[in-house]
Amino acid sequence: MVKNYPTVSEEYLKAIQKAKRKLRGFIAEKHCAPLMLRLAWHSAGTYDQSSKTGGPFGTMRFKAEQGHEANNGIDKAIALLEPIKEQFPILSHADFFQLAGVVAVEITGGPEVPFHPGRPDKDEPPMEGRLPDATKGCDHLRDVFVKQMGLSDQDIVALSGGHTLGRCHKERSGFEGPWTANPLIFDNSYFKELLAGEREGLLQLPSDKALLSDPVFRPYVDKYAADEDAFFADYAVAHQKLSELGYGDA
Ligand code: TBV
Repeated sequence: MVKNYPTVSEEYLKAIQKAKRKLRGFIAEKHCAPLMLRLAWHSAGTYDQSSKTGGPFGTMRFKAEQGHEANNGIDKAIALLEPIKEQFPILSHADFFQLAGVVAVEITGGPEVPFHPGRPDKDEPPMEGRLPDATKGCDHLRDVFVKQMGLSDQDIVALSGGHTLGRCHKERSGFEGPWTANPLIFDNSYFKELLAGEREGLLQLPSDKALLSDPVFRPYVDKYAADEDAFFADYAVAHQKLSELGYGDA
């Protein structure tokens, strides 16, 4: 899709660059890259293309949205970021949350995801129930990612590779454990582990395993496990699309 981004001031651009440097140091020091990627994803993944509501427009700053069932633990991400955000009053929360997601991928060794500043903050949180349910399979993933958000099958598999970072927490999702042996390194090990099958200490959710049995998803899993460069290239495209849902639409 051709995007038409707003023009931002020189002062705004400078603040983005400075905030990006601050976030690099902060996220590295706190080991919170996984939580920041989850924040960026949960902020954007509420977008509904038919009603043009939800999406990466800073509404996660509201307690109401942090209280949605899928967002358990997201309040911790907001609490970590807010003191830094306060140093950059000119920036929208919308840009700040997405910048944190891009920086999280970058500093853990992942691809550079292009970032276009200028997202406005909206005042209406999306309705509850827009994010996918980890206990369901491929039809559900397509309902949410393709029908609701307007992304593709390839994007679903590439973005699932984001689980190369982080872990599940029993008190947040009910699941427990990391997907890979190095949850602070962004690489293609999520796909390698998925193909290897469950092993002790590592986790595979129903929605992860569903990728193996689907005839369209499976070839991407095989490709990304064998070719990290191909994963990084497709991941960067999918993450950028996710981070710009409903934004800059011409
Ligand atoms: C956390 C799974 C990036 N993802 C995460 C948890 C769960 C899921 C654990 C929360 C917790 O207990 O702390 C249960 N969430 C899902 C699944 C679905 C879902 C399977 C839908 C079927 N995930 C993701 C995308 C991206 C992520 C698009 C980013 C690009 N998610 C993510 C990270 C972490 C979680 C990095 O959704 C770790 C956070 C594609 C941490 O360590 O704190 C899988 C997909 O909605 C659907």
